[in-house]
Amino acid sequence: MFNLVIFGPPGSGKGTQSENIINKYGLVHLSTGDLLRAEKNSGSELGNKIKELIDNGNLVPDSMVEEMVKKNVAKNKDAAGFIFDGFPRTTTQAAWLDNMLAEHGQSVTLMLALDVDDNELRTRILERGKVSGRADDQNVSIIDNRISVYHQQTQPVMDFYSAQGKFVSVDGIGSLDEVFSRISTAMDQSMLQCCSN
Ligand code: B4P
Repeated sequence: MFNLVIFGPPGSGKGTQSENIINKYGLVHLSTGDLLRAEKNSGSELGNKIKELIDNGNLVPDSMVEEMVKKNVAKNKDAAGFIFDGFPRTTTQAAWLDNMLAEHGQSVTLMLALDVDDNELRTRILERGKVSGRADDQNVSIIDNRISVYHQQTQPVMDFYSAQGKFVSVDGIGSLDEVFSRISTAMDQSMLQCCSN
């Protein structure tokens, strides 16, 4: 089983590249951003709480996100592996993920971080905001808050995986094909090390 954490700041291409990874490697995609937006759009009481947080560029509480991840891992018992996209976003979530996977006799295989500078992130997110309809993609101060939340709360997750020897950084600037080619190289190397026997 190959469990990938695809990591990076908002707008770095995690969701975009996850589609390519699914097509090539057949892993099950688990995007906490997608799961939270689905709940938000359902109009439930929980969805309204989530809307307030996401639309202002803040993180949703760890326990809420963890519950969603747990349910979706349990639903896919026969998966060849998962892509965790946008999760973990705090070191608390990272420790929780390790424990949850251990209960299934599993672990994170690789954490792949897309490296993109803040100016490029702003440009990409504002561009997506013209068509996405996402409130968090359309306002510069909210985008800046998302980037700042990333630097303060999410970036430390890199150290968590680095300490386990699972962290690889990939240049996220370039065409979609160029970035995917770098991702494939890193994944193929990791697969050779972890899963060749
Ligand atoms: P996410 O859905 O994870 O949103 P994201 O960070 O904006 O997306 P991503 O990096 O996947 O960008 P994409 O590929 O689309 O999270 C949204 C919100 O949900 C968070 O702010 C938070 O509130 C909440 N949330 C989610 N997970 C959580 C968690 N674990 N804990 C707490 N809260 C959580 O790329 C962006 C744009 O760039 C696209 O338009 C794309 O076309 C373009 N692009 C991609 N690659 C490019 C390239 N190489 N060159 C040029 N453009 C490129």
